[in-house]
Amino acid sequence: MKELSIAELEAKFQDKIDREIKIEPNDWMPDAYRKTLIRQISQHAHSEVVGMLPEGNWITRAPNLRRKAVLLAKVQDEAGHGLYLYSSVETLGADRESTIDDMHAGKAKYSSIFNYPALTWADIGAIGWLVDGAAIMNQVALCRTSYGPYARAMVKICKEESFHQRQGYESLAVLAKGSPEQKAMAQDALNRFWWPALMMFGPSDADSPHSAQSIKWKIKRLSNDELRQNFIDATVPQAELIGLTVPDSNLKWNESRGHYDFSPINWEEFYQVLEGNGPCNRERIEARRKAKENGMWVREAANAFAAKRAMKKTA
Ligand code: FAQ
Repeated sequence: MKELSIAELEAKFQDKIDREIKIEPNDWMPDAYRKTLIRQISQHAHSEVVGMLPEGNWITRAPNLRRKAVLLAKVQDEAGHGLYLYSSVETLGADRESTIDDMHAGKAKYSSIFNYPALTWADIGAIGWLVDGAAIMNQVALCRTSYGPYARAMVKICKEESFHQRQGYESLAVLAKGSPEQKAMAQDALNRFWWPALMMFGPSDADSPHSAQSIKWKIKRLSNDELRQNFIDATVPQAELIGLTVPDSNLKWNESRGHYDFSPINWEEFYQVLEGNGPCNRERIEARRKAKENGMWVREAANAFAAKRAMKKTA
């Protein structure tokens, strides 16, 4: 049989994508498609794992047993999401440990939002409501991403994130209806998390180097700006419902656009956080490095056990 040229393979690949056929691990794919997926999925996995830190810090300080049980379950879910995603990266031939080392060395990113501190109990509600809310907005679109293992992982993750978003909103709604101090604490959490949550969607479309190609490959189904706008449109009425004010004096429903108008985003702050200069960047990386170091004996024991089993099988 005649061997296909790279151009022919690429045309066949794009045709499959255009016909909504999922790409699976053993299918031929352009190197750049594989690289983009390894970059995006591993960074997504790192975000899930680093994302456990701000909330994990509050498990011992949750105000009652119910809140503690819910928070514990949520943080464990995030660990599970990291694991599905690392497995999904491995189907692309990447080595999980190297992707983790890249993050520790500052070569791979994780979501900017996790470089902000959780200062009060209300921040835990705000993280569930806004951070998980923004994550779902992005991840529902990713359930239809072109790479099969990533799309399937997203379906399960979205179901759990949806519970996370609701528990956060409910927790903040209770504070907003509480004493004046509790309401002020809820408002302060919204004030601090609103803009960083909007930044989670990434740079505006004009400044997003990967978007055009990722949309052509249907890795991304909606652009950064479209997702951000959808998030704002969905979240503003939720804030109003619980009597909180979104910290943007230019926020206004635009009848002709059918969307909310909002103030420009402070992209300087976003890029500073990406550069490693956010409030908690150093602390987060240090915590993950230490976790790897302290857990090394478990990895070594598991590897030794696996090697022994493999030797027994071949004997
Ligand atoms: N933070 O050209 P684009 C969660 C980077 S999960 C840091 O637009 P792309 C669950 C980007 O990587 C949250 N870096 O890139 C949870 C690229 O840098 P690179 C994570 C960012 O990939 C909740 C450069 O900027 N979700 O929260 C950010 O096409 C609560 C140029 O940007 C995902 O990862 C950012 N915000 O679009 C856990 C979803 N934005 O790689 C615990 C999957 C952009 O060239 C508690 N990822 N950058 O060095 C995606 O959908 C995409 O990768 C985007 C970025 C939309 C994030």
